Amino acid sequence: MINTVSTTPYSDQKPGTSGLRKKVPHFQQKNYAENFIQSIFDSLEGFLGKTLVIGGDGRYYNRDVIQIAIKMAAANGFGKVMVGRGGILSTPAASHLIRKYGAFGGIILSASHNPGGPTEDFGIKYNASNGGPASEKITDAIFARSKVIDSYRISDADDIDLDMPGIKSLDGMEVAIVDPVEDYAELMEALFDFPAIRAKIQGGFRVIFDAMSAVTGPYAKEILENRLGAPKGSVKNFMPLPDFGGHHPDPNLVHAKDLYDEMMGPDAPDFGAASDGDGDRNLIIGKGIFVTPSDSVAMLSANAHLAPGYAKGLAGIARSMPTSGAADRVAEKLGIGIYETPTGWKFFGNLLDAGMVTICGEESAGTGSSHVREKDGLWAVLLWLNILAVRNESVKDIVTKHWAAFGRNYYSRHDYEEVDTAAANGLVDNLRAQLPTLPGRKFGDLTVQTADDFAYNDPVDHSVSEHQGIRILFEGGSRVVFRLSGTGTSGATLRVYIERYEPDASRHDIETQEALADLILVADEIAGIKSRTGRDTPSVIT
Ligand code: VG1
Ligand code: CO
Repeated sequence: MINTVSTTPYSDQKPGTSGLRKKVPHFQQKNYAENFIQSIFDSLEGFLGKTLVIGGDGRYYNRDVIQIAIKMAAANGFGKVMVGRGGILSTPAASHLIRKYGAFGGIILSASHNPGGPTEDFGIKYNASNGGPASEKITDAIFARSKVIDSYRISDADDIDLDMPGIKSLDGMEVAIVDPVEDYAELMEALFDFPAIRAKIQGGFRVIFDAMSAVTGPYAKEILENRLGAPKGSVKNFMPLPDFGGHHPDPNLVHAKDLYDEMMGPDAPDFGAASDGDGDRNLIIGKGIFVTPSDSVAMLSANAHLAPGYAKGLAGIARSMPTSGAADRVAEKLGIGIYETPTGWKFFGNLLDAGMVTICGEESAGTGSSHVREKDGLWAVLLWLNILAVRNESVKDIVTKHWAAFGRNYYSRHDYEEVDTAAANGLVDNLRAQLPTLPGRKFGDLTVQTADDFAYNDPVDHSVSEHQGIRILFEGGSRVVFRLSGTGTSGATLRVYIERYEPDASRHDIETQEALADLILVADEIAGIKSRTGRDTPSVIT
């Protein structure tokens, strides 16, 4: 039976960079998840009888909200839901299912790289029929609806057994419990030269992958070990755990330190990689060399034609504004378009749908292509492996040759986490106020060329997104970017992005922080980071 339940609205259900993210106890407040899910449905039109994909990264509270979402989908008139077995679907796999089966959309339950557990983070995100995160127009509508919602609809049927594959029925709606890995693994086999990668691995090329006890475990086991023949044990921490084993499932040099240490050690494997909570990020480390995500976007773009799925070349490349300009040089050489978007994958959707770009990337360890409408961690790993199999060179050789050909964009991001919200807002307001006075100012050897508050004009639908980050560009191509995170759940996180271009190959082996030292000092001088936040050093440097 379908019930209509009265509710009272919450005022804080504004989706951020990637959906609504809050602490689990916050989500456990009365009707909190129900209100948000009903607000999603109320903001959509035309889904009666259509299919909704539902899945998540397996974190704490995943199964509870999946049951709620299934029952609400039935009560709101969906004809069918496709749910990953065990409630599991990586973000890129969910995107693929929506596209492959022509679903109306999908609900993805994840807080991505944020920790999980009873007092940690949870999240809900809506993806549209193109498989990509809902546009700002839809997320704005969801937020508006959430502020006035007074009832939601839900079936009172029993819970569905999420672990039993097959087709069931719930209040007249079909519920398909599907294998979370199969369709995705098939897509990867269609894009990449699996026999070549398998032969490389059989020839002794050693690969390790850290799934960080998060969603990519089952995907990486199936693809890397079962289909590509990597020895058992190559995929570490492969069981998705509700609390990610107490770790932070963020594949960066701080949270994937064990992998990093192993890759820098004397007996390092040839290739090391990791992904995040929901499987859309990637970390790539060669024997003795870490590949920055911004460099990875550029290097994958320059070599993508070596993989069967991209043999025809790329239509164009898009990168988020804070991502380094390394990809721009590749696009220039290839004679293809390059687009600079605000942070967050939702801004790539229009460019991909319009066929204007093939590869997209973000400095935050996100890379992906037109095969889905999300960034895709394992995809990036497999494209690297395909390129390595064809070129038959080490990661280090590929990276250093790329720098020699294109120049090196030294790049780092400094995060100041959980800073006082008022202090963080004050810092950004102050920067904004300084913008008109900055051009022409000198800081040591650095002269400011331009400074602005980044605004994006979408070339496809002409929508405008303002206040997407403060950019200070110096003569010679160096720059510093400041913005506040839209995914954190406590206090504010200030992100400072620092970049310097070095064309001279004889200066390509400087330690990154050293290469950026003068810019780091100037960033503090202009923004007053230390004095305003009270922090001497960043919480995380990537
Ligand atoms: C961060 C990253 C951004 C990424 C977003 C979602 O956002 O900077 O590049 O798209 O996370 O990634 P923010 O607003 O905190 O800087 V995920 O893997 O959390 O879905
Ligand atoms: Co993620």
